[in-house]
Amino acid sequence: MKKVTTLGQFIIERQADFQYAKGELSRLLRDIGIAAKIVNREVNKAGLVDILGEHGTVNSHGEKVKKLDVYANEQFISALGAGGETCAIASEENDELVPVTTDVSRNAKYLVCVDPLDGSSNIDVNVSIGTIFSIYRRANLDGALSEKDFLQNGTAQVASGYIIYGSSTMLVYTTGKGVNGFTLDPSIGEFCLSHPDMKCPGTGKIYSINEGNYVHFPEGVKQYIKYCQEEDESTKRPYSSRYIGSLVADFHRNLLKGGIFIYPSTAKSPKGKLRLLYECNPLAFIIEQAGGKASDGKKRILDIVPTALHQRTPLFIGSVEMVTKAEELMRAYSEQTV
Ligand code: P6P
Repeated sequence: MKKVTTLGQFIIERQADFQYAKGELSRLLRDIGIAAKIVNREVNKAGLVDILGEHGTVNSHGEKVKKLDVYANEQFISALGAGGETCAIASEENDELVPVTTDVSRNAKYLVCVDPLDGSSNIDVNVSIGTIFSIYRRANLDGALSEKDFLQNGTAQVASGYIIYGSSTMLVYTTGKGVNGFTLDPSIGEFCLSHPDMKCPGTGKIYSINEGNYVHFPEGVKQYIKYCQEEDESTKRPYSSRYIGSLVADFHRNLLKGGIFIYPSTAKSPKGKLRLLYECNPLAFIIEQAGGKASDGKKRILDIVPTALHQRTPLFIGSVEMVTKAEELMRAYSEQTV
């Protein structure tokens, strides 16, 4: 019988990698895994909501049906609070930071940034969606907790990862010692190691960008799209355009197959659309650990000094050779206006 390594077993086996106290990360990732299983259960029946009742109404069991992203947010906040390792949460769903005030969390040292259900608008059309998380340790354990505790560079992340609720549900994470992927086995209710030591191919044939915004793209992005579409056998161009409007799904495919995802500045989002703390930083940590690259078109994402919980940034992320090429064109055409 093939050896099955559950997420819990793997974390314990790899505790030596963790630079802080042994049990802390295990419990933190366990808490995230628990919330992910609960959210997965609800996401999987989302299509039935119309039968069980519209969002915001009462279903056939008399339970109030919540919008799934609100539900997911509540599950992650509740699981992290019950776990006792988290002192505060920055969530896409909450304007302000969410202090964790449960008794068990009195001495907690960790901060969690989370996008509880990214791409939730895709649920109604059965497209894969995801949760993205990023874990920091409080730099200053004295003094009152404040937003400033969260404004650490991405290089200070203790761990980061995502859950993709797709044809199967996977949890992918890093603690700075490589990237490992776990697939949920519903028959035993465990995330099992399925993708050990994940690596992003140095190059690829997929580019992911919403070309509907083309007219507002920086000239360097327009030139990169043109480069992707040119015929050139030696570099296997033209590449294929793949964009499903769900960041975790587009990222996960490009991580496995090689490719580049770009969400640049646009007229509607002059600083980009995606959020630094709970979308770009965690995925940048993952991609670098898998041998890929992530920048805002010019600067390494992990080196950006955050100034606000929900700040946005342009994002160029994926295979190192593809991101480097896009950055070259951004530099070459940086003076040209849109
Ligand atoms: P657009 C979903 O709303 C999301 O935040 C990401 O998951 C996705 O990559 C992006 O926005 C899609 O944005 O403007 O192309 O629809």
